[in-house]
Amino acid sequence: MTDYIAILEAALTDVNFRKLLAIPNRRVHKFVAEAIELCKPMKVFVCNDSRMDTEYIRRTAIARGEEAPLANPYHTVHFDGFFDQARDKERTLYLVPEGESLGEQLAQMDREKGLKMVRNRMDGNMENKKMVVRFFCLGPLDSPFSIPCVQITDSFYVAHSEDLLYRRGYEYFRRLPEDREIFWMMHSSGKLIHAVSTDWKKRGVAIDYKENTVYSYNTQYAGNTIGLKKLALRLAIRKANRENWLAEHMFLMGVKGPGRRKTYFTGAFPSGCGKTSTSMVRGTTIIGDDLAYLRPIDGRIRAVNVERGIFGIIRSVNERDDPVIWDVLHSQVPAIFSNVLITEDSEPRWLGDGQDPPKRGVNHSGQWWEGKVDENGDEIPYAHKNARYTVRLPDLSNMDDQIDDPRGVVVGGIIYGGRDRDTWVPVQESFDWEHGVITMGASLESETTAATLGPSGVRKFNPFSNMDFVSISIGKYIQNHLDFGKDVDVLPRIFSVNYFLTDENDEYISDKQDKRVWLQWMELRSHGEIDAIKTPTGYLPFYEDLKKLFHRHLDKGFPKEEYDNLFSIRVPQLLAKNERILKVYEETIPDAPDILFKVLEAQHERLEEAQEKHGDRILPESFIE
Ligand code: SPV
Ligand code: MN
Repeated sequence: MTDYIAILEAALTDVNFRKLLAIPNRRVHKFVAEAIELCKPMKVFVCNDSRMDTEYIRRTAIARGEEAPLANPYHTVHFDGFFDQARDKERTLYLVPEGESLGEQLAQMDREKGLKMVRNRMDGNMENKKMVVRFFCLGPLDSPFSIPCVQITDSFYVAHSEDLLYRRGYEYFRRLPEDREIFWMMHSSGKLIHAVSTDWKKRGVAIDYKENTVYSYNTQYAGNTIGLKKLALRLAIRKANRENWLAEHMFLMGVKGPGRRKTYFTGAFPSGCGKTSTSMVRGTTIIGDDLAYLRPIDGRIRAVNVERGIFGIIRSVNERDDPVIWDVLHSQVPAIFSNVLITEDSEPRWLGDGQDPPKRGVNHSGQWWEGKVDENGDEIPYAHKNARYTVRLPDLSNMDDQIDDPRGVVVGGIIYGGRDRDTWVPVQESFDWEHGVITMGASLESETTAATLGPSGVRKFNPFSNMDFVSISIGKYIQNHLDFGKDVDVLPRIFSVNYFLTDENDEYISDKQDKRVWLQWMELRSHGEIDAIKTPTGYLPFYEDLKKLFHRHLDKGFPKEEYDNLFSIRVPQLLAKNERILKVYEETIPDAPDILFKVLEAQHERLEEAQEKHGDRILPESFIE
């Protein structure tokens, strides 16, 4: 039997050895020892979450050039390599044991072969580098939602980012029962030149769900490397599948209703489609902007934020539309900027920041000047479209006070939305749980964005906005959503929203601020306090109600023509969408539940009937009985 303690004793200094051994869990010792044997680091640093240790991580990220200080002493900037600017879906693979399959929609490879590839890629990857070992808790501590998580990385940027984004867990690990389920993350940036991963052609993320372990190598971009974010989400979806709860790509926010009422909503939108901006709408409170765990507790659905910070898209963040984030990014609180442009005065600049574009600076391509082109002759924008900021939620003025409630908050409504130019109306409510799960969650389509590598603007099937992270067969995943509704007495209502509807000239027809009204309408609907029009696709708002809400919450008029333009039902587009979705399920998802086809076909018939009666574009009032 391998003597893991002896390996640790030989590789760690006394101080680090003692810090590690203060956690009695033998699987922790084994994981760290095996990582040392594989990656062969020069040194190992165990972080015990003390001020000294976390400050050491931040300072070392700067000392090694993984981050650079900015004019604001609380700020740093990090650059990922030119070709390492987003999640790499193609090279993110599930390692599937022999005889298993996750279905043709998910990228996977044979587990044994995959593990060999991982060993090959990570062997000696930390020679001349220091390995960091950190402990965290996904979800609030000591709660039914908590999942303990170990992160090994040779990137001080990753270790520093996680400090802002997650709940520290060293003390939690010290009291953890020996057999408690743990998620294990091992990352190496690989060979670095100017502090940037150079072997990006050999990068990858390998998810060994059999052992609850994820490996990530030769990459730095947070979406590929921050184990607790999307890497752990894939493991959490499998755990949730075994235990009858849901792990979702969702924000979690509080919407204030009449009087002192607050109603919590979760919302699943694909990356870059408005999750963060929705959870920051004026007059609301935020619990989380990206990841939520949902469990049935005492007859209700309750949810928590997995994280405690935001890794948000900075493009278009400006003083007028995003005052809360703007303030945080201009205060004396920690923030890491990534892939923005840095001026001569060490100030960060990003696309759509509301100022005159800079003429020169430093960005992810190195020195940048106006007109600089890449190797294909394409102009390099001054900052990357997927440039980001990393901040802590407690630094936001709108953080909800229930963020750390170990029981989570009661979910009053669930919202699905995507980048959809021509089908869904700005807001509608499903007929019931099943109808919402199937025609909204399971039917979600969205255009790709800069958050993933590859072309943007391509319409893709993205059920529950979780397609990039689902780690079980899609049919089973949908069935779990359907069944989840059976375990609770009071179900949240399900809504869809669409901020990206366009007119015949391809111009967006709703304003960024309008989402405030849609949220208020959903809040009232979730308490049954406002009527709605029953249409073939769901319940739509009455014009008069929206007009009042626009006046009350945005202090602006809402002409009837605008309502007609936004809420008229686009029948041919909806029929075409329904056909696309049916085709995907028929052709590529053999275990799609039967009820899915029934519900989609019934919707198709309702739309065709309405088309015969009222034509291609139907005003909601045509359905008032
Ligand atoms: C997303 O792309 O959905 C994000 C950022 O939230 S990350 O997954 O970390 O790349
Ligand atoms: Mn996300």
